[in-house]
Amino acid sequence: MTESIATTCPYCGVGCGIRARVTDGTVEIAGDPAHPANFGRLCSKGSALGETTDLDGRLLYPEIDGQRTSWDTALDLVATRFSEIIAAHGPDSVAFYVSGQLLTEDYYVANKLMKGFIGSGNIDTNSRLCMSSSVAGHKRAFGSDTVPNAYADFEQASLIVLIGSNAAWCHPVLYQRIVAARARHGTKVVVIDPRRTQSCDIADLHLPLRSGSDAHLFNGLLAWLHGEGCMDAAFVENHTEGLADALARAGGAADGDLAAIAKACGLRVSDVRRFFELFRDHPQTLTLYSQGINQSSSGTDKVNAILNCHLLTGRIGKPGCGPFSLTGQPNAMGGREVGGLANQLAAHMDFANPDHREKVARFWQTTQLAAQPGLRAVELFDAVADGQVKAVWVMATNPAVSLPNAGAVRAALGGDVFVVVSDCIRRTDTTHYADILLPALAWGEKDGTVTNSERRISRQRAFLPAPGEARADWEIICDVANRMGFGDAFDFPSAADIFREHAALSAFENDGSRDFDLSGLSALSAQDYDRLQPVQWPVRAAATGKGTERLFADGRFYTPSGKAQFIAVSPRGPENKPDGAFPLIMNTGRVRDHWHSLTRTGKSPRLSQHTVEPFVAIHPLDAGRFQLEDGALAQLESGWGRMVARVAFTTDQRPGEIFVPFHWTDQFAAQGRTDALVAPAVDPVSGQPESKATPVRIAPFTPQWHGFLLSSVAVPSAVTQVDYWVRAAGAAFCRYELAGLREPGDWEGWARAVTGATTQDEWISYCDAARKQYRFARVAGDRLVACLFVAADHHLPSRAWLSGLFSRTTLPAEARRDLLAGRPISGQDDIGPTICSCFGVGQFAIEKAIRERDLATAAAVGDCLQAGTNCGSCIPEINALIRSARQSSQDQQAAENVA
Ligand SMILES: Nc1nc2c(c(=O)[nH]1)N[C@H]1C(S)=C(S)[C@@H](COP(=O)(O)OP(=O)(O)OC[C@H]3O[C@@H](n4cnc5c(=O)[nH]c(N)nc54)[C@H](O)[C@@H]3O)O[C@H]1N2
Ligand SMILES: Nc1nc2c(c(=O)[nH]1)N[C@H]1C(S)=C(S)[C@@H](COP(=O)(O)OP(=O)(O)OC[C@H]3O[C@@H](n4cnc5c(=O)[nH]c(N)nc54)[C@H](O)[C@@H]3O)O[C@H]1N2
Ligand code: SF4
Ligand SMILES: [Mo]
Repeated sequence: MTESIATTCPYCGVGCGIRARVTDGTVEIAGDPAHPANFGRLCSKGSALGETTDLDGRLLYPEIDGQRTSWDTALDLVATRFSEIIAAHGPDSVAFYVSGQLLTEDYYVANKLMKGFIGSGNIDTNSRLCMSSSVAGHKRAFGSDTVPNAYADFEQASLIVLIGSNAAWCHPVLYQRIVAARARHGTKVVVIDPRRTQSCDIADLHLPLRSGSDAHLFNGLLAWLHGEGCMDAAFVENHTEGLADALARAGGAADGDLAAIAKACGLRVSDVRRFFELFRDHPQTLTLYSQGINQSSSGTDKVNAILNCHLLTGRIGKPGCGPFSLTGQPNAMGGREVGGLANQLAAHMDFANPDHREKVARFWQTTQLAAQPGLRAVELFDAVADGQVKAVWVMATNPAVSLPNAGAVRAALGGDVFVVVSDCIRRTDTTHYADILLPALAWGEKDGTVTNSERRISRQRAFLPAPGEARADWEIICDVANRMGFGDAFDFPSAADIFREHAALSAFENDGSRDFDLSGLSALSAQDYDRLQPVQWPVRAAATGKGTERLFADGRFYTPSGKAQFIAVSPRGPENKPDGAFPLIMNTGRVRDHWHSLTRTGKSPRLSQHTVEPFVAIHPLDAGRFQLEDGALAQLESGWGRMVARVAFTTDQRPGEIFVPFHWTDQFAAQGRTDALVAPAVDPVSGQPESKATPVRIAPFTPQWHGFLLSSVAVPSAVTQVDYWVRAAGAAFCRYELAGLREPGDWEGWARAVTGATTQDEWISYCDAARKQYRFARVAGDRLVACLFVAADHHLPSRAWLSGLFSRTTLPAEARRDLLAGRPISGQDDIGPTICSCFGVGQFAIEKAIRERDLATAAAVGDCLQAGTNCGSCIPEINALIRSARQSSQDQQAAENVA
C-alpha cells in the first residue's frame, strides 16, 4: 500500500480534489475533504477513476507510420518536418491543435513554442468548441477574460439561474452544492434549457425556451428590469458605458412586449413574467451558464445579453451574485491563462496591443513573436484541407470526433498533411490519421497544475509510475523545440520551472494592469510547488491580508476607460434553419457517466452501463410524424452526414427539437458519430461552432434482425462487420448491441464464431427460424462464458440479469435453466438498467422498492437500496422514478374511481 496522494480530478471544470492510493495494484479513489471545490464529494465519474487507469489500449511507445520507433527517431522527424515546412512555406504553414485537458505547464510551452519561436498564431484548442464565446463576451464587457466569482457564492445567492447548463450531469458536485444551498437557505432555482433535464429536479421554474432564443429573453429582461426601475444607477453611472444603445436594441418592456418575448422564445407569458420577477426580486442572483449559451452562432451575443443584465443591476463584484461561466474541461481556465486560443497572446495579453506584444517578446527573449492571431479550430482544419496548413500536431484532443462536420475533418487529416498526435490511447479516431504517434503520460502519472471554473489553481500529482516509454506532454514539446533550435528557451528541468516562468510572465510589468497575476507564485521553490495548496488567482505578491480577492469589487474593469461595457445585442436564431428536407433541430451534448470521446469512461464497467448506446431523445408527437418506435433504431441525416441511434421517446423534449449525445466514436460504435452531422456554422466573434442546432431529418432504420452479445472472452472482429454495433464495457464481460441488414446464412455457425465456441465447448441453443428467434450460450463448467440473443425486432430480454451472471463464480442451477429465457423465471429478480452506478442498482429494483414499500423520497430509496448514497449523481433520476410511480398510482386510482 502506498501513501495517499492529493491530486485533482481530470474530468470537469469543477476541479474536485481527490485522494488517490494504490493498494496491491488497485487504485483507490476518494474525495479530498480538504479541497475547497468539493469538500470530499465526487460524482460518478470521479468515483470510478480507478477503473480507467489500467494500461489496456494505452499508447506506450512512439510510432512512425504505425511502426514502433525510438523517441530520438520520432522527435527528430517531427522537428525536421516542421522545420522544413516552415523554411519552405513560412510559419503559418504549420499548426498545433491542443486541449483544455493539458496541464498548464504543457499548455504554456506549446503556446510559447508556436507563438514565441515558430512565430505563428496557429495554435488553437478544443476550448474554441467550448469556452471561446464566454472568453469573447467577457473581453467585450470587462476588457479581460474574467470569471469574477467563487463557488462560495453559491451559498450566498438567493436565486440561481442555470442557463444552457445541465449541471446535474455535467458539473455534478456543483449541482449538489446548489441542492444543499437550496435545502438550507431556500435558494430559488430557475433552469433555462429547451429540454427538461435532470437539473430541473430542483427547479422552481423551468423555461423550455426555443433553441437559440436566449438573447431574446435576456434582451427582454434588460428592458423590463430597466422599466421596473431595477437599475443600480450609481453603479451604471460610475462603472459602465453603453447602456442607452443596449436598451435601444433590446426593445420595449411593456406588457405587450412580454408577449412578444414569450413568442420569440416559445414560452408562456406567465413563465417569462415569473422569471423576470424572480430576477427583479433577488439582488443575490447568480447566473450560471455553459454550452447551451456558448455553442451557438450567436454565442458571444448571448453571453453579453446575460452580462448586460448583471451590469444594469450592479450584480457583479459582490458576494452571492454575478455572471458565472462554468468551464467544461479540467484545465479550460488554465488554457485561457497561458493564451492557448489562437487569438490570445499569453498571460491575458493581446495581439492587438503593441505594448503587450513587445512585453511578451522581451520576456521570452525572442525576435520571432507572432504578429497576429492564428487560425481558429474550424478554419484551421479547413486550412489543412486546402493545403495551406501542411503540418499539424494534435495534443490531448480527438478532433476527428469532436469538431463539427467531422467527416470533412477526417478527409483533411487523411490528405497530404503531416499529422503528429500526442495521446495516451493507441486507437482513437484521430490517431488513425497520425504519421507520428507520441505516447503521453496520463492522469495519475503526470504532474502539474490545472485551474477550475472559479479560477482555483490545484496540483495534479502523480501516484502511478510512468508506463512503457510515455512522457509528459511538456517534455515532448520541449524536446521538439530543442531539436528545432530553440533550446535555450525550452530548457526546463521540471514542471515546477515552467510554472514559475508562467507565473513570472503573468506578473511581468503588470502593476495591476491585468487581472491574471500570479506574482505571489513566481518564486515558488520546487518544494513549495510540490506542496502547493489550491489557490484562487490573482495571487499578488503585494497582497495584504488573507483570503481571495473579489474581482471587480472596486467597480474597476480592464477596458481602456476602466468601465464595463454594455453590448447592444440583436438576437439571432441558429444559422441553419429547419426546412422541409431537414425539419428537426438536433441539439447535442452529454450524458451523466460518459466523458467526451469515451477514451477513459469507456473503460469503466460502472460508467458504461448507465447509457449504453447513442440515442435520440424525441417528443412522441415528432416520433409519430416520422413513424418511429420507442426503443427501435433511427437513421439521422443532415446536410453534412448521417448516423444511427436508438430512439427514446420523451416529453422532456420540445416538439421539433431532438437531443443526441456526442460521445460515440468508431472505436465504440458503427455509425454512432454525432459530429458527422453537425453543421460547421460558427459565431462570427468567437469562432465557436454551433454544436447545438443542426437541421436534420429522421427515419426508422430497419434492419433484418436485432440482437446483443455478452462475452467474457475476446470478441472477434466479425462482430464489427455487422451494420449496427455498439460496444460497452461490463463487469467481467463486454456488451455488444447489434443489428444487421442481412442475416448470416448459418446462425449457429456465426454464433459460435462470435462467442469463440469450439465444438468441444458446452453450448446451449434455442432456434425458432419462423419467429427469427435465436439464442445461444457458451458455458464452461459452472460459468457463463458468452451469450448471443437475436430477434426480428428490438424486443429482446433485459441485459441486466444476464450481465449479472458474469460476476458469479458459479452459475446456479436455476440460472442455467433460465439462461435462454434471458430472465429469471423463478428466484431472484431482474434489476433492470443501471441507475446508480456506484452500487449497481437498476431501475426495476428501485421501482419495485418504491411500489412495495411506498417510498416517497430519494433518501428513503437510499436507506433501502443504497442507491444514491455515495456520489448522489443519480438522485434526480430516482426522484423521477418516484414521481412516475406516484403518477401511475394516481392514474390507477382515477381509473378505479371512474369504474
Ligand atoms: N458527464 C459529463 N460531464 C461533463 C462533460 C462530459 O463529457 N460528460 N464534459 C465537460 C465539458 S468539456 C463541458 S464543456 C461541460 C458542458 O456542460 P453543459 O453545457 O452543461 O452540457 P451540454 O450537455 O453540452 O449542454 C448543456 C445544455 O444546453 C442545452 N441547450 C441546447 N441549446 C440551447 C439553447 O439554445 N439555449 C439554452 N439555454 N440551452 C440550450 C442542452 O439542452 C443541454 O441540456 O460539461 C463538462 N462535464
Ligand atoms: N456535437 C458536439 N460536439 C462537441 C461538443 C458538443 O457539446 N456537441 N462539445 C465540444 C466540447 S465543449 C469539447 S470540450 C470537445 C471535447 O472533445 P475532445 O477534446 O476531442 O474529446 P476527448 O475525448 O476529451 O479527447 C481527449 C483526447 O486526449 C487524450 N488524452 C487524455 N489525457 C491526455 C494527456 O494528458 N495528454 C495527451 N497528449 N492526451 C491525453 C484522450 O485519450 C483523448 O483521445 O468536444 C466538442 N464537440
Ligand atoms: S464533478 Fe465529478 S467529474 Fe467534475 S471534477 Fe468533480 S468528480 Fe470530477
Ligand atoms: Mo468542453
